[in-house]
Amino acid sequence: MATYFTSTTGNDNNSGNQSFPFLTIARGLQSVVTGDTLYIRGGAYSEEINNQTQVVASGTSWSNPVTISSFSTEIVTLNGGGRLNLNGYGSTIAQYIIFNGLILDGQTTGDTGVFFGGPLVHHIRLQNSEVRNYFHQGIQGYDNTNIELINVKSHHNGIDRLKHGLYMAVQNLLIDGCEFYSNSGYGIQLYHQSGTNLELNGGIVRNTRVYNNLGDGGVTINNTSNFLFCNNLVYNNVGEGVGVCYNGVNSVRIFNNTFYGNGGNAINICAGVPGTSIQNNIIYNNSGAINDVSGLSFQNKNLINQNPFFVNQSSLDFHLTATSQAVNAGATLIEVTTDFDGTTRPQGSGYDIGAYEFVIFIPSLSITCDDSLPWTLISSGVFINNSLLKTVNFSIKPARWICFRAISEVNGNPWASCAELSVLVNGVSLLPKSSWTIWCFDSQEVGSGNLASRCIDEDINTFWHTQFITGTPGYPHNLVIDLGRPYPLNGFTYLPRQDGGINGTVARYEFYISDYFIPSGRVMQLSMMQPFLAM
Ligand SMILES: [Ca+2]
Ligand SMILES: [Ca+2]
Repeated sequence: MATYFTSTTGNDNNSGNQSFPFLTIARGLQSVVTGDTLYIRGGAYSEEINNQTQVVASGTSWSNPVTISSFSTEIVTLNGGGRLNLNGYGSTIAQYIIFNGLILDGQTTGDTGVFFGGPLVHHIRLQNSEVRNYFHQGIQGYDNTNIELINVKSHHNGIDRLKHGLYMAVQNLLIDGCEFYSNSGYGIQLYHQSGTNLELNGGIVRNTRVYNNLGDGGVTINNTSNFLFCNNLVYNNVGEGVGVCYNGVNSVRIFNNTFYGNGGNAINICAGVPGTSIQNNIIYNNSGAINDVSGLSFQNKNLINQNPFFVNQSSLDFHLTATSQAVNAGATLIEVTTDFDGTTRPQGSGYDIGAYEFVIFIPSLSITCDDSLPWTLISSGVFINNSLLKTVNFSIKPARWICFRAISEVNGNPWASCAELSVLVNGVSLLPKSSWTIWCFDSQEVGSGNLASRCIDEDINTFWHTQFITGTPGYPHNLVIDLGRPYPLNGFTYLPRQDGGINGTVARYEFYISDYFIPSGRVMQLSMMQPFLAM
């Protein structure tokens, strides 16, 4: 169970430990045996991982795997056409290998980004990774079993309609929490022309976004007798949403998906395909709805071409609002136990239709870093996922202390970050902030200089980030600020980090105020009280 390191500042004659890392991934792979981990430090590597030209060690089980991973949250890119190739058509076995946190960038010249081929390649997990800008297919795999793609983005791959974000025929395929977008063909093509007819049996695609693909559609499902496609968001593809057509395909379950803005039919079922079950789907604003040429599908509790009252369809937020007729209107489907966000189904009196379950959000009144102030919740909501300034207005509230409470991150990661937090007086940002103090916070990353104070230093290029190097405390994250004296606040602004990174960008937030000054009976640590005792 050894751990090795590779770094762009390393040396292949080193021992490969954290202090003396290797220079190349290739050298790291030479040392790794069953049970070992190779950490790749941040940076760009003009290399590939290829079991036809290198020895890539295998594990023996998911609890004794080989792991090849970026280190912490560092960004690792294999560029220059570098790819991940595990070919098991010959005699080379590849099993129980975890690839984590890798960006594979074809830079428009690479052939196929990821290839898993042949029956000797199985139990491979690719996670938290990105495959982009390949000339041919993004991710490809045939004739193998138990491939898992978890939180993988595959985008801008291919040069024509036969090149796809993913092109696979794999038994027990799991695609969970992924994104396939802006590929030249399908986002997801599940098909094998020369393989066995039912090669894809037992597969699942769930909690996945498929959008803006330029070919014949978002998804096509073939070669399978038992496939589950659930909790997915399929939108704005040039062609169809999902097609079910070829090579003996039958008994596909299309459950609890949201189809929006696709240029063809949301769902196409070809002639002779038996046993398709289409339930609990929202189908809205596509060129067509369900086109079942077979006439054999079972259709139940779909909300078709009726306004589902999304939270904000123009910004592609397909969460439901309280008045949506999709709420509690679905069938109970035992295969679908959670929603796109991981929320347990059902909430309320029954299953909702679409990829999201409507949740009545009850904010917690506990402030982790200071539970003792009499806080008042003023505002809560979900910010749009981009780096633009967010402004929240409310009626005038006098307050001296504010608490910005982050509840979730845009990608579901445990961190929070903030370039600048400001409050509004008469709708204008209160400046300067020189009299403000960070009163308390639950986490900051000292190692990278992303202190809590960076959130109020009037510099948009600096930002607060919660701990990520030696630990990753989870949500909620609290930032309590003393404005120095009470002001008649009528809003606040949140500016996400402006460096192009997205980690920690806040999605759901709560904003609290307190206008009390050390009420009786309050228990505070002396260090926290010091600024006030001095007044
Ligand atoms: Ca419900
Ligand atoms: Ca700042």
